[in-house]
Amino acid sequence: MDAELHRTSITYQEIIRQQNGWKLALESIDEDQTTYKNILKKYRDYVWVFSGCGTSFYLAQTASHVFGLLTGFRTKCTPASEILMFPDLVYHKGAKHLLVPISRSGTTTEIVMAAQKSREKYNIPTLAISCDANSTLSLESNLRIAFHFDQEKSVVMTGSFTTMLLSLAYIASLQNGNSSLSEKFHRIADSSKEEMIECEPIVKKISSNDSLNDFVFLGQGPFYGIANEAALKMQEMTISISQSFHSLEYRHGPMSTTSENTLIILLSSQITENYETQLIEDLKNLGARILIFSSEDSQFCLKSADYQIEVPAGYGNILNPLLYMPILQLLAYYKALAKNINPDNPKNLTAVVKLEM
Ligand code: F1P
Repeated sequence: MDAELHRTSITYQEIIRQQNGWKLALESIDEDQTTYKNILKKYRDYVWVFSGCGTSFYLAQTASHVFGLLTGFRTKCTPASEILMFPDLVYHKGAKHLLVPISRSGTTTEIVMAAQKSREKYNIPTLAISCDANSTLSLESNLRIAFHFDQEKSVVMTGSFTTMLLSLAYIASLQNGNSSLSEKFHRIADSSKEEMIECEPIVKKISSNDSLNDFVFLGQGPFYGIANEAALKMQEMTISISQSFHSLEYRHGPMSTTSENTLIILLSSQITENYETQLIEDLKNLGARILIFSSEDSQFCLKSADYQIEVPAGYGNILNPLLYMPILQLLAYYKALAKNINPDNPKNLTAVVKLEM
């Protein structure tokens, strides 16, 4: 591993500092809970449409699940491009919609245009989620949430993803005022930081195994969006082909390429572990190496795992995605260093995709 790359890496610094941003975001929301509770009340009968591009679309996928689980509201998610090209499939006649466009920069052409089209052509209100309060997306939206943490300089999104996701989940939790859940929101940053530091050595060890160069991330429910984002991180940072699926979908064809070079990263949960036990056995029989993410209160029979990461118990399916993500970001980061690739300058990519449309 190139020590100089590691010492100077912006991406690494932004990964290990992200829990600080979580605390700042929760503080900011707590200072203005009434505003957010009023938004939830006003739009409780709307279909909340979460949207974004790239990492921000995978954030939208995960947020849609978690927000719906916490509030009971009708939610859906879509890439911004689908709103531009197939709006009638996104916005159903007879239902009221609130668009929640998500964008770290707030300037990505597709999401800005999707928000403009939704407001102007479909008279749909927009609640912009962005890390730049002065961005086009924020300034043009009916409502906005902006985050007061250090701007990310890296091309790849890391802390911005988890901070915006945690904030949306926390706002959703205000709907039912569950005090024990609120206490977990205010405790998770410290739990995540400790877990991330504790897991760093095993992540480095896994990343140093050069024979593992085929990455498959699996997850169901809110973990599917996390699997997609983890696969994108691995692809963006290590310039390697990386796949993601709903866990049980993997048998239905994609398993054809499984080999001893395959690392299966299973993002498990207490709801899915019974279904995933046999899946893991099947994949082991094909020669794959298995990394299982689970929580300490899981009953998962981990005997078949080559590697396992157990996050602290008690956070459940709402918050375990937040505990898994920083470690998945470190996995991609250390794999990039193991390949002597600088994750700060990913090939072919820019921090924002601007189009002439
Ligand atoms: C969206 C995005 C990122 C991707 C890359 C290019 O940016 O597609 O998800 O990792 O940085 O831009 P944004 O709309 O969230 O600013």
